[in-house]
Amino acid sequence: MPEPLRVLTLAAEAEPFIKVGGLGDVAGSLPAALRRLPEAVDIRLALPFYPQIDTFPYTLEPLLTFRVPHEQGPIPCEVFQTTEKGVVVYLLKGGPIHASPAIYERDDSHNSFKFTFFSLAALELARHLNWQPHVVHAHDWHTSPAVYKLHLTENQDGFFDNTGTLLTVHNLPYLGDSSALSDFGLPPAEDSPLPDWAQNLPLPLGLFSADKINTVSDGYAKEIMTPEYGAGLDPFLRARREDITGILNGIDTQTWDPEHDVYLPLPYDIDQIHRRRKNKIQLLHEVGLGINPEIPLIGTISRLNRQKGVDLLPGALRLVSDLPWQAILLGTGDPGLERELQGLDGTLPQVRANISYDGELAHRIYGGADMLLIPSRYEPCGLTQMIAMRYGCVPVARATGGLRDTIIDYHGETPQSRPRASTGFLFDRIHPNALAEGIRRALDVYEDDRSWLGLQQRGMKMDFSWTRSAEKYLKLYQEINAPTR
Ligand code: NHF
Repeated sequence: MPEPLRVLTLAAEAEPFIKVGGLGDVAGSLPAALRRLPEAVDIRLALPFYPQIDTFPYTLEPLLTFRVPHEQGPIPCEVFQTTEKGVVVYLLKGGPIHASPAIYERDDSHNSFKFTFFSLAALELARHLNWQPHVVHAHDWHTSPAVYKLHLTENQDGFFDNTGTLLTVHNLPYLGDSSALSDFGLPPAEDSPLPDWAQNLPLPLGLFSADKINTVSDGYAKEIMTPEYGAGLDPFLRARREDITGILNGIDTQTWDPEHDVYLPLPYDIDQIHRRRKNKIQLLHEVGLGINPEIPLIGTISRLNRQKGVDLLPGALRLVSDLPWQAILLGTGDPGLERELQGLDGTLPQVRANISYDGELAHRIYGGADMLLIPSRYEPCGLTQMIAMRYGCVPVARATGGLRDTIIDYHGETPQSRPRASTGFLFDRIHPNALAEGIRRALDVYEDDRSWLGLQQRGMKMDFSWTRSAEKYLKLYQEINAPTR
């Protein structure tokens, strides 16, 4: 039997240990999905052992201690091991990690110190275990220093001679902070094709060094090579075009399963979509809106920031306020946007803004609302539209990145729009008028029960499971490893 492919994946967050956003979903689900494939993949996950991780549910084994070289003297790192969903997980503790008051701190230099230490410690760990990875798979800027380190020591470090690298970009504009790099022995890449301003930033250094780069949808992979979405790196990325691909994220189809969802008053499957009506009534009751299930119920579930285009909501909702609908808005984020959404409660009586991070209410919105608004300025993949479709909640979204790749527009603005295959509504411009037009189109189709049911059913039939994505990652790992195997 051939030996299994060995992959060390590093991330700043991964569920169920610690999750702040979509990165945590992906870094938690993907290794487990790879383990479930028939091909043997020995994928192991390294995570910072933040004080915020609740260790209660896990059996943690102290594994080993070593030191990570640093200008002001080596920093000890202590490693604990556990297994989650068949995946070996290493939790790395030391220096800046256990003092961390938040996963992502306000002070960028703390983040830089913490994540550079973690990235290099994960490589040291492999060496101390004498476990030679075929691929090191890093995510975003936080773990890019590991990719750069492997590039710097290429052909000088026998241990990693057969190790290739993959960098997954979940969110390009977060380039990272450089302040800790040189003290950990990582100089600027002055002879690289990176623009001068980027030669000392973690994500660009990772993009320069990685054997392969991928983003979390095909659409976003193409977008990052354009001036509009390229964060200033688009010429550099265009030059690396051959090495850049897109692999759409999956969703956790066990957590997000309307048929077995314990948070729903009445679970349902594709043959019982009528049961959503009861969920809708309960939801209206729960959030204190008028109980009129005939009126379409609009939902949003989002971090409240500019990327997510949440600032377009107030204007758009006012523009359609002459039509019958009700809305429930859920999320937390920028204080200014939180205030603005909360202000809508007073001026538009058909709106309830729930400014909180309420995971259970999110399930009930997916299971009870008729449509979900997703007006993102850019969206590398987006998870909410896939969850919404699985629940028969029809997305109304901006045609960008992963949203454009996963939603088939009813008709109208986008060239690929096809009513008979459609699963939602897409709009192009970043403007309240465009969002309002998208809502109007959805409200219009809602009037026609058969068309609406078709939209719901087609969405519920889509396959957004992790298996397909995991197969694509495996192929990419094999490609990275091919020259050396
Ligand atoms: O789904 C996980 C997530 C994406 O679109 C999302 C985003 C950040 O903005 O890949 O990362």
